[in-house]
Amino acid sequence: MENRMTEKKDHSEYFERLKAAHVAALWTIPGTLAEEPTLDEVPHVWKAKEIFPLLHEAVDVVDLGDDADRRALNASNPKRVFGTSHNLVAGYQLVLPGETAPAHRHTPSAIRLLLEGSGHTTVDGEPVLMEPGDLVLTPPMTWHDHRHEGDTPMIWLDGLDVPFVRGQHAQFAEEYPNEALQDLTEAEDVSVARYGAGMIPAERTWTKNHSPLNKYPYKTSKESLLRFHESEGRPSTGSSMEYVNPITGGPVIPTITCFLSVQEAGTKSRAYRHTPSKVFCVLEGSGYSIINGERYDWEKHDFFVVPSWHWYEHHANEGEDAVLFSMSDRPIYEPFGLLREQTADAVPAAKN
Ligand code: GTQ
Ligand code: FE2
Repeated sequence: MENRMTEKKDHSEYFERLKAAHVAALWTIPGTLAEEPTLDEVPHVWKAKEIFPLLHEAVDVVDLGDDADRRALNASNPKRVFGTSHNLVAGYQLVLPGETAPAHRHTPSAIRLLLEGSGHTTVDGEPVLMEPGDLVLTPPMTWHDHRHEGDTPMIWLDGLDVPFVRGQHAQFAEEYPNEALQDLTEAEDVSVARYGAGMIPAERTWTKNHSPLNKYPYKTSKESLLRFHESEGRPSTGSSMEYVNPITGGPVIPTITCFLSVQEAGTKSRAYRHTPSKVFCVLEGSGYSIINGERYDWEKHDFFVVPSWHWYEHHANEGEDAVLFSMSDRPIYEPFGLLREQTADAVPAAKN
C-alpha cells in the first residue's frame, strides 16, 4: 500500500504559479496567526547632551525660512527607516532669537513640549506663549508657525503621528500663502482663558474632535500632579496624570494622549506593558528605566521610546524627584479593541 506520510512531492512549480498569480498560501505565512506582536522597533534613548549640539550645528546647515520650513531633528528608531515608533515620531526643534518658521498645516497632529528658552507658536490665529514644560498642541489641519523674540535659543520636543498618518495614506500638507506667518486673529493664550480652569463656556460652540485648549501650562499641570500625588499619600510607586480634552475627558488629540508623572528621588514605579507605544521626555531629575530587562539611563531633556508590548519600569535617582512627560498612541488602539494593558510590581525576568 502507498505510504502517504512519507511521500514527498515537489510542489515548487505550484508555488511559482501562486506567486505569479499574486496569492500567498496562508499555511506558509506564520505571522498571520502569530501569538504576540512582531515588532520593527526597539527601546532607545536620545540624549540631549548628544543631540542638542547636533541641532545647534544645523544652524550652519539650513537657513530657517529659506532652505527649510523647520529646523528639526526627528528621531528614527534604530530598527526603522522612519519613526521613533511605528506610529509616533519625536524630535528636537530649534528656533533662534529673531527667527521665524513660516505657517503651514497638515493632516499629521503635533504636540510640543518646550524645553529651553521661550517664544510663540501661533495656532489657527491664536498666539500661544511657550515656556519651559508647557504642552502646546497643533491638531490636524490647524495652521501653525513658530516665532521667537527672546534672547536665548528656544528648543522644544516635537511629537507627531506622521508614521501612522502615512501608513493610512492620509498625509497632506499645505503652505500658508506667501510662506509668511499667519495673521493673529485671537488674543494671546485665549484658549487657556476659555477652557483652562476645569470649566467651559456655557455657550457650547466648539465642534472639533480635538481639545479646544492649545496650551496646557506647566505651572498648572505640575501643581495639579503634585497635589494629586500628595492627596494619594505620596506613593513610592509615583503618580501619573493624563492631559485631557476638557469637553470630552478624552485625549488631547484624536491619535495622541499625553501624561505627566512624578517619581520621587530614590523610588521606582510599578511595571507596565501595553500594546500602544510610548515616548517619554525627562523634564526634571534623572534616573533609568528597565525595559524588557535592560537598563536605559536618562537625564534632563533626554527622551526615550518604549515599544509596544515591552515591560518597563522607571527608577528616579537619589537627590531630585523625576518628572516625566510622555505621549502615547493609545487612542489609535482603543476604538478597535486592540488595547491590551498589564501591570506588575516589577519587570518580569526576561524570557530566554
Ligand atoms: O513644527 O510644524 O518635527 O510640521 C515635523 C513636522 C515639526 C512643525 C516636525 C512639522 C513640524
Ligand atoms: Fe508642522
